[in-house]
Amino acid sequence: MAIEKQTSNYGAEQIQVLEGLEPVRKRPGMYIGTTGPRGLHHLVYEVVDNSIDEALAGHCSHIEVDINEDGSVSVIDDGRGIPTDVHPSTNRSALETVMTVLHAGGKFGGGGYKVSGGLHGVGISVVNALSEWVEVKVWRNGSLHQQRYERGIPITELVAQPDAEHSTGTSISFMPDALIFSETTEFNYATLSNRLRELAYLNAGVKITFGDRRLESLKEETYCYEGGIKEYVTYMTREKDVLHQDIIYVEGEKNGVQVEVAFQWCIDAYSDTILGFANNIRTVDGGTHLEGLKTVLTRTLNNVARKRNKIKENEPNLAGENVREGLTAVISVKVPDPEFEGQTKTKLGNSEVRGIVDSLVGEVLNEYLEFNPHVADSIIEKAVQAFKAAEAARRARELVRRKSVLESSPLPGKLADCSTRDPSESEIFLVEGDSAGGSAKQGRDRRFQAILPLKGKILNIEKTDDAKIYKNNEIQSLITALGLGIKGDEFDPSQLRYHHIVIMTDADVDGAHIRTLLLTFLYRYQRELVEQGYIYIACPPLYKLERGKNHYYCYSERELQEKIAEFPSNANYSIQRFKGLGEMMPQQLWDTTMNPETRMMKRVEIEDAAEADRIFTVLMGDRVAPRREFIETHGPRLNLTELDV
Ligand code: 0RA
Repeated sequence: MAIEKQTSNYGAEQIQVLEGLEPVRKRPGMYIGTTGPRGLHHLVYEVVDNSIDEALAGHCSHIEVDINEDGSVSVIDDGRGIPTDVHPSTNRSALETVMTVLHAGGKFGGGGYKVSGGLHGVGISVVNALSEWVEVKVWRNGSLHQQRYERGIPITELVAQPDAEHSTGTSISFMPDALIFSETTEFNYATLSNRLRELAYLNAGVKITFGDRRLESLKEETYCYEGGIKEYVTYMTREKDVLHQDIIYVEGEKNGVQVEVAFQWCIDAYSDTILGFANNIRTVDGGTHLEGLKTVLTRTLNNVARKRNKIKENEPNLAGENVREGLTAVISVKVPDPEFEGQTKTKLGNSEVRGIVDSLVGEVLNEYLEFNPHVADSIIEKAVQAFKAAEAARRARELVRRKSVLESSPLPGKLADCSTRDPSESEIFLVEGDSAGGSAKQGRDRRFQAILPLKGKILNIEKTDDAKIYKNNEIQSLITALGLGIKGDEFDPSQLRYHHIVIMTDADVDGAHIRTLLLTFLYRYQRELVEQGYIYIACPPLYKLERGKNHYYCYSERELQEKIAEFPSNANYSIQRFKGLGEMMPQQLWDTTMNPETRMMKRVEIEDAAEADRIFTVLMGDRVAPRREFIETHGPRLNLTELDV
């Protein structure tokens, strides 16, 4: 049936709606953080969160998320459907109110357990305000109800038609507004699939289907984990050798706070991976739930170690980081009134959570270790080894420090440094080999751009102890050129010589391998470099397309095809494919890849520490089979969250 547009009939109601959502369009950053790719993806999370809430309330079991052919996104669930009845005082449907009034969602809570918060939970009206259009379908009471909005304004009535076939549910489709998301409106498959998989792990039993219809052939995945975060830990440790078979699992509730923790120790891991979530939101900056977990792990293992005489009376306690070495853990708490702190609102502040986690985990862990003394012993043994290794490393560091190998060593000879001494405007390009190094040195702006050519495949540090790292020439050059301190020492940004550290490798498999090695090194050596956003990846073009006097650089096969499609059908053109940076003229390299005015770069983010850690383990670890499998399935692309700079 036809839905009439009402654009000519611009009544008082519409004006009111516009005014209501106007602040959102005026200052989108206040509601979704940024209008870059991260904010764009938040739109999807916001819509999905509503369906997740419906699932947590026990009314919905399947959520389908689709990127449609035109680049819009649909989120469809089989919940009760957003209420469509008209409120007598406003004369508007509940649906329209939820769509057009800021923070109206909660009023229709209907006893559901609303767990969204932090970055999300701003309400679906924000998505409506920031979309070129939204189409809502609700199946309820034997009817299909539909309404369309444009830039937050309803442009049709809520129209109902009988539909007894379909059971209840909600479908929300939206097209992000290019006027708001001026940088890009293109959704990234990996970013969305990672978050949706994560949501499926965090909400055991909820089935999430994710499809991408932008491609010629539909790409579709389904995530559903009956085991919840327990399965998440299994997934994260599946490439590692575990210290004990069972995953230790704690679930409980106290004063309205729900706590779920799953963890397992692995043998060959030297760092820990602990993922914290509060109300389904990744708490990158930690908070009281993680503090509670760390405290109880340290205390419990020290108690057990003393009881079992693994630490003698005159010996000091194991430190927290000793106990956590090799630990993979997921902690998910649901707090009725979450306080999110910090600039990015990713740190849980509720102080009552600390003690609740401590007591719930303490009880279960004590009992588990009592019933599994051999597991207790192997965890303690590993922690004692970590303690001793830390002591040895500390002595080695002292030695290095005294000799001042790093602090006073001269800058490496092959570094072509920039002339400015202001790190905030300095950039260093890490390039592979002398030929690319040559082009880059000639192409750069030497005032603020430095070039460091690195030979061959730099050392694989996953398998190497600290003493060897300092002896490796390529790594020494890297450490001294960047101005890094000693591995794992507290990060001192004031010593950093460049605030843009750009990995610039060829767009082929070898280039990808070297990029991964460099990223692994930086990630393991000084994680803060990645966390604080100093690491970038250069994006050299893959093709040069020439037609007559004009030329275009294309950064993907798709871009190339799109450009060609713009030409008239009988046009003559030529395509040059760049096999490596060395093939580019210095001027070309400057124009396409190095010039801050015109280049494209990706900032590396540890958006998903679990995935990064897994990739690094697969690519760098001792086990060959998973590595081969990974390289074969993912080819030269590393799964990184993209942020164009
Ligand atoms: C509040 C009440 C009811 C449904 C919902 C919210 C609801 C909202 C969304 C958003 C996306 N999917 C959703 N599904 C359900 C219904 C209360 C009732 O039927 O009694």
